[in-house]
Amino acid sequence: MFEKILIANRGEIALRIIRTCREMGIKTVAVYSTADRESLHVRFADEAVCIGPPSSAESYLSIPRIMAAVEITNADAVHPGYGFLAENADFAEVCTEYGIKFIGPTPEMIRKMGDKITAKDTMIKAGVPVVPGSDGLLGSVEEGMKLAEDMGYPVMLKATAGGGGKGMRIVWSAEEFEPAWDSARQEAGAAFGNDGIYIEKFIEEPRHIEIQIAGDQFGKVCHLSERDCSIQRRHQKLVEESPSPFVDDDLRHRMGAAAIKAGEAIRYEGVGTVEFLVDKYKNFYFMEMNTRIQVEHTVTEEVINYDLIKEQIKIAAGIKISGINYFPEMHAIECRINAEDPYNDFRPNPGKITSFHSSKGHGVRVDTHVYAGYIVPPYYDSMIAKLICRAQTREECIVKMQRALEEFIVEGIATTVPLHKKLMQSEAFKKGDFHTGFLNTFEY
Ligand code: MV4
Repeated sequence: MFEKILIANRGEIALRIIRTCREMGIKTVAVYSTADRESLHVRFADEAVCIGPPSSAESYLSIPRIMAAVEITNADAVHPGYGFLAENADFAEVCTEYGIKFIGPTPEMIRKMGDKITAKDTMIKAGVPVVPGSDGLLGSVEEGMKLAEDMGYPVMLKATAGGGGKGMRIVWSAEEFEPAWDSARQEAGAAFGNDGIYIEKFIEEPRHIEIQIAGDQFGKVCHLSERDCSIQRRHQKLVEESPSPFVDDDLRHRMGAAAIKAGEAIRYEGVGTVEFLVDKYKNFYFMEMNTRIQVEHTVTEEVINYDLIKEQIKIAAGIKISGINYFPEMHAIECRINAEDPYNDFRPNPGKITSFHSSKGHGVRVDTHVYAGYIVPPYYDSMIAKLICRAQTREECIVKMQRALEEFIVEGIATTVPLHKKLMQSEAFKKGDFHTGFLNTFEY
């Protein structure tokens, strides 16, 4: 087992990782920018190293600065958390070259899943269902238009280097094709330095349902059931839950089996997520694979009663996984509390939290790095807390969440709490009747 893990991250996930390390008897090193001097991850780690100024590029995204912190503290492993360098294959490679264990998959796996066409092609070969579309990159606008005509509009243009919606366009008719093509290429080229585009049939009103998987160094892959992440805005998730109100036992088994195939196809090592689009007929299609721990891993932890960070560390240390699939025994919902004003176009609202009281009580979990007096810096992600409730049934879980949201007090900055209160009271949400477009028309 590792003796000392350096956590190359900040905020609630850094704390989350420190907690598990302590329980496992592993020493921890926090790294921080000068904007995070007063952060709890700095206080709760065994050691802390300042790695630079507030800007992410000169701190949490700087591979040389993080490797310097590894070197001076003698850490034998690095946990990247999510965001920042978590899916940076070069970082994983540098760690390996230095003889430091990167807690996550190999650089090859990260690279393969980071390129969307390669990922999709890998899944086709593995027998995982994918959205019908072009066989790889489009060579020209004419080729794209011909394919669109053959499969029928609407279609979607996607960037192979993409993710998170960048370089993505819906095309409803032949007239719109060329302008959409031009702007998608332009946007992808500017954002990723790669303007490769492919085309897919547009799936209308899909749900975003993802399967958590775990794979060990011995080639064994298992699944830990699904999370429904359809409640999102501009590709930022706001609410996640497990199990999905849309998924029955049969679909869960089929999606689980497909996710295992996906993991086995690349001999996946670590915990990961296979994202699917699910249409109204319950057809599901591979979308992307995330090769990191995700923000919403907590809902899975709650329903299967399992520490996913511990599992990640054990896998990285070469310990075998149990090899069985896990199915939800409870219901869990997570509301992301962001320092954003939902009544002002979700404008980020950094600043001083003058008073803070987090919800408590049976079935309530709050993962957060903030406290009364904490100043939310303007430089990073605006998430300040994750409020997770669990109960025997979905109905009870929603009621518990309503109660927990009433108790959740943040003063000094605007947050997404009022929006969550409205959502938890909405009839459509209560019925489980929503898709990825839900928030576009939700009135609150
Ligand atoms: C799609 C789609 C419909 N049809 N692909 C959005 C993020 C990117 N990774 C893939 N995305 C989508 N791909 C086809 N063929 C709809 C989306 C999509 C979406 C997916 C998941 C969650 C929220 C979304 C919001 C808008 C569009």
